[in-house]
Amino acid sequence: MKIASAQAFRLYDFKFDDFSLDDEGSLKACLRMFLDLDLIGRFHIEYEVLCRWLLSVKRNYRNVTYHNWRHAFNVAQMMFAIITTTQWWKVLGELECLALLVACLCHDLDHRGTNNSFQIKASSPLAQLYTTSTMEHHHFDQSVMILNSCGNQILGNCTPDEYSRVISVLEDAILATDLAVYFRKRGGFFAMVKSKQCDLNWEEVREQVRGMMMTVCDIAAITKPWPTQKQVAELVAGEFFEQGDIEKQELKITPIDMMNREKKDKLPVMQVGFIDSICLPVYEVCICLLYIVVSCKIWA
Ligand code: 5BB
Ligand code: ZN
Repeated sequence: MKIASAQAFRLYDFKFDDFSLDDEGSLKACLRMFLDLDLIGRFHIEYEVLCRWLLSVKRNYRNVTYHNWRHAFNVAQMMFAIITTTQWWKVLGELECLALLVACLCHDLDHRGTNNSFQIKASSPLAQLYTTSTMEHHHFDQSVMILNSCGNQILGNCTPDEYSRVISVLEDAILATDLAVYFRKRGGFFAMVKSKQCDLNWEEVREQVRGMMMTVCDIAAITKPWPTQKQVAELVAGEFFEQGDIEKQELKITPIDMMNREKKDKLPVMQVGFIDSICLPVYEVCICLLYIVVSCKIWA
């Protein structure tokens, strides 16, 4: 099977959107990312196993409005664009690149279109299992379940040390996609980066950087040209409203404004708040970090 180049798929493009790709195209683009990062060669991944694993990951996303396979695929493309065009892959090394790419593709597995506070309010079985970062723990569980399924073991030829290290990086990366975690950790992280006291040889620092990269890729729709951004925001709003509908109909509670169709006029103001308070700060710190990496050249 012939897989088009990363260039042909526009995988290096920070303005990328998946609108013109069908599902097969999205899967082939994923294969291209694994090929070009040389993960298949380095970790002796069997090509057929990788194909089956990708199909399994895709199938374990539900047909929800926003948190579906396409979202995961877009997050992975942004990670690929960042680590290739900035040379970040040299800082991260092959193992962390593999873990991060897997994390992007798996980070919202089996999402039901409802958030953590919904799980608590509905006292869903998942909320009883995990009281904090409920969905994110579930996404990680699902990732490990697929990675260990017969015929899907892309880490099957890793050494035991490599395997446990990939799983550990994967867990931290997926749990970091809980925005509550980002809020809890960003104060310390931003201060560290801005004071340039940020030694990338330290594992604690690297973990924080990887977590921030996951956030950056997860919310990257906000960085896209307006037509793309607008379409994605409509999907996000659609999923929020669907949760609000369930809260009204089944839980008999009044949803927060963000999820309430009757308050849809408030959304633009909230979206601007989202950009100012959540998105802009993380992209600013990203630029700071890039300067540090380029100037200290720990990878040169
Ligand atoms: C984000 C954090 N959340 C816990 C409460 C709401 N906020 S928000 O006020 O910053 C906000 C974010 C409000 C409205 C929003 O969208 C309206 C269309 C958004 C927003 N979130 N807008 C976006 O374009 C995107 Br992308 C996102 C990220 C959506 C993923 C949120 C995942 C939460 C799952 C637990
Ligand atoms: Zn996500």
